[in-house]
Amino acid sequence: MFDLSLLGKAVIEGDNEEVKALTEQAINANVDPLVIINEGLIGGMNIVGQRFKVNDMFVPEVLMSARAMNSGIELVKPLLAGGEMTNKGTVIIGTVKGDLHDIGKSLVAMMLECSGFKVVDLGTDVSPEEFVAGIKDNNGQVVALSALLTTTMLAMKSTIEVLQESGLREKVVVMIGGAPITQDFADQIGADGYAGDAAAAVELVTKLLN
Ligand code: B12
Repeated sequence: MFDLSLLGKAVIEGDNEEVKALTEQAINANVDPLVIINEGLIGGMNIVGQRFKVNDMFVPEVLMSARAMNSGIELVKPLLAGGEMTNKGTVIIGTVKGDLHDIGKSLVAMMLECSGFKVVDLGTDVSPEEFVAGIKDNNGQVVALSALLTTTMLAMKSTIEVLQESGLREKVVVMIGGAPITQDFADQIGADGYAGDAAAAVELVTKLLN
């Protein structure tokens, strides 16, 4: 039995090489790729988030952990994307204007991609106008907005307003997420749904499109 807590620990320590080695071991031990990601890699990153919050870890360490987590994810990704790749829908995803956090958004993007959606990732600090252009250029059916700051949550509202002004609101499903986001907030700003993590995001978008 592979001990996933070791992988989490290596993420917390920001030990790139150890994360790669342990991820390889987990893959060789036939651990489900999604379990490696959710319980091992993201599990570790969640603890990093909690420790950062109480000033027990600092920015450079957080970034090293994120880098280590990504190294592991890169190894697991090909296994997830290996299945048949039908396009279940096109999702335009990005972190809203003013916000540079991209770890959670990228995880959501990756999980959607691995579940058969086409994902266009616009990156971070994405203006409402860039979301509009992204939807038009790629014929997007879903817009996924991420925000990690209480201040940038408001940019989700303005993005939805600009979608409305552009006549696109009725044509796309809007889902939102990020640590400070709640279902209440989603209801308040007129989003179609909220999900608390990457796996729930896949369930949500599947439900919203059906
Ligand atoms: C890493 C981090 C950073 C890194 C970001 C690096 C990067 N490339 O992303 C750096 C160091 C750059 C950073 C900067 C800042 N940060 Co910061 N950061 C964090 C930290 C520790 C972890 C965030 C993270 O990656 N979590 C791990 C991922 C996996 O989780 P997640 O993002 O929540 O995503 C999951 C879900 O939320 C959901 N999800 C996310 N997006 C979406 C989208 C959709 C559509 C859906 C459905 C779901 C979904 O699924 C994801 C996967 O499960 C958090 C603390 C925390 N506990 O969240 C603070 C935190 C978010 N940061 C904070 C702050 C204040 C800042 C700064 C302002 C600090 C400063 N003074 O400079 C700057 C802001 C820069 C900017 N303009 O954006 C505060 C925000 C406080 C607030 N309430 O607004 C937090 C909460 C820390 C704290 N407690 O003080 N930060």
